[in-house]
Amino acid sequence: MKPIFNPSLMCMNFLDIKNQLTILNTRADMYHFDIMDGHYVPNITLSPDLAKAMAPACDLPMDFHLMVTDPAQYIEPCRKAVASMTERGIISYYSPHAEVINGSGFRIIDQIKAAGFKVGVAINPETPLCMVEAYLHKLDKITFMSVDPGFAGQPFIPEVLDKVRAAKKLKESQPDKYHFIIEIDGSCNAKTFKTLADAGIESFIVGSSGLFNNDPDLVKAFDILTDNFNRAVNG
Ligand code: S6P
Ligand code: MG
Repeated sequence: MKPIFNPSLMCMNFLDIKNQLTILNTRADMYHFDIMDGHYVPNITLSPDLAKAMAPACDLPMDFHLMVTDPAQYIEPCRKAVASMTERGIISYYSPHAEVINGSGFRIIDQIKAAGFKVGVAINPETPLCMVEAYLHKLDKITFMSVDPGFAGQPFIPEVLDKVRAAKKLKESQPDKYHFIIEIDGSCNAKTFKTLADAGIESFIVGSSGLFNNDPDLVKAFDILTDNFNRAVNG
C-alpha cells in the first residue's frame, strides 16, 4: 500500500520552520496543523496566524485539526490563512471534533465546504463511530484519535482499532456512498504501523514518535520513517 504521511507540525523544530517545510514539501502528503483553544483541551499550540505565515512556504494541503469547543469560529480565520495556497490550487482540510459539532453537524459541514475546504472530522478514542454515521457520506476524511487530544508523546490506545476496522468495512461495502480517507492521529510509529495498516488506516499523522524524534536532521528522520514503515508493513 502507498501510505499518506501527514506530519504533525506541532512537533516540528520551531527554530527551523522554513527549512523543515522545504524538506517536507517533497516528501510528505499533507501538513497536520493542530489548533487548540486551551478549553476543549488543556493546551494551546498552533494558530491561524501561524498558518498564514507558513502558507507561502507550503506546497501541500494544510490539514486543520480543531481541538476547540467552537470550531465554526475558526473556519474564516483558517480560510484566510490558506487563501494564498488555495489560489495555487492546493485544497486544505478542516476537521472539527465530532463531540462538539453534535447539534450543528450538517450546518458546519456546509460552512466548511463553502469556505473551500475538504471536510474532515476527528473523533476521540472513546467516541463511537455511530456518532458520525449520519454525515459520514459527506466526509472526505475521518481522523481517529488514538491518544487523548491535546498533547504529543502519549501512549497508543489500541481499543480504537475496532472502530477503524468498522469504518474500513463500511467504506468497502458501499464504495458509491463513502469516500472518506481513514486516518489515525497519535503514537503512529514503528511499533504501531503494522497494526494500523492491517486495521485499515490509509493516512498516518506522524508526530514526535513517528518522525521528528527519529533524528535531528529531518531528511534523515523522514528516511527512517519510510524505512520503518516499509519494514513493518511491506515486510
Ligand atoms: C494531539 C495532536 C496530535 C499530535 C500527534 C503527536 O492532540 O492532535 O496531532 O501532534 O499525535 O504525535 P506523537 O507521535 O507524539 O503521538
Ligand atoms: Mg492532531
